[in-house]
Amino acid sequence: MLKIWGRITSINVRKAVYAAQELGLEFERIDAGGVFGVVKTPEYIALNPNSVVPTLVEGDFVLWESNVIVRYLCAKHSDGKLYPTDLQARFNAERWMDWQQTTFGPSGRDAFWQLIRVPESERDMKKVEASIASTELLLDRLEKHLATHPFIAGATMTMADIPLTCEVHRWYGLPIPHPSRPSIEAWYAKMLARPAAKNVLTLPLS
Ligand SMILES: N[C@@H](CCC(=O)N[C@@H](CS)C(=O)NCC(=O)O)C(=O)O
Repeated sequence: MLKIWGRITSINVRKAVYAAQELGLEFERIDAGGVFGVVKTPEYIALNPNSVVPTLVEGDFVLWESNVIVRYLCAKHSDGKLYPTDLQARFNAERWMDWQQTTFGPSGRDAFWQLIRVPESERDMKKVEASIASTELLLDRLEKHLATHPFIAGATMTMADIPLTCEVHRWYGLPIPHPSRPSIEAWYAKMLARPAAKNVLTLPLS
């Protein structure tokens, strides 16, 4: 059976699990990383030399990098739908996935880390403020995009919606003001309402 290594408290594991659930796949998720440890063991490093989660194991085939796992699962099980067949449509989705991984994720990380993982007495609020300021600009960009696109890569859901939904879930879970952005909120509500979100995006941040 398909195995996904990684604790569900990780945004990157949530992407893989959301994708597997969206595709209706049978899989086993094995806790690893954070308080569960495991990732520094020689056995795990043999699977994922980066010592991070998630890692996908399908028989002899091993894959790491969360967005690549999402791409692989969607290509294998939803070619032409979640993984667009048309090259331009596919790369339109691809660029938003990279935007999540290289732009939105790094921008929001400090606010998440300081407010959720660092004890209050040790927080660096300057980092939080900088993270909020940069992420607000990105959210404005996403809001503008979603005002004219029902889903991230167009009229229907694709693989690109998965990492972005997990990123927005992490952001909206932060105890900070969230200025109204109706298009993001409408899209996010659609993604949260999908059965695949259960036990992934229905969980609070920790
Ligand atoms: N680029 C990697 C990043 C993976 C990553 O940094 N995972 C974090 C959790 S979100 C991790 O494993 N941290 C160490 C740990 O949990 O022990 C991916 O997208 O899969």
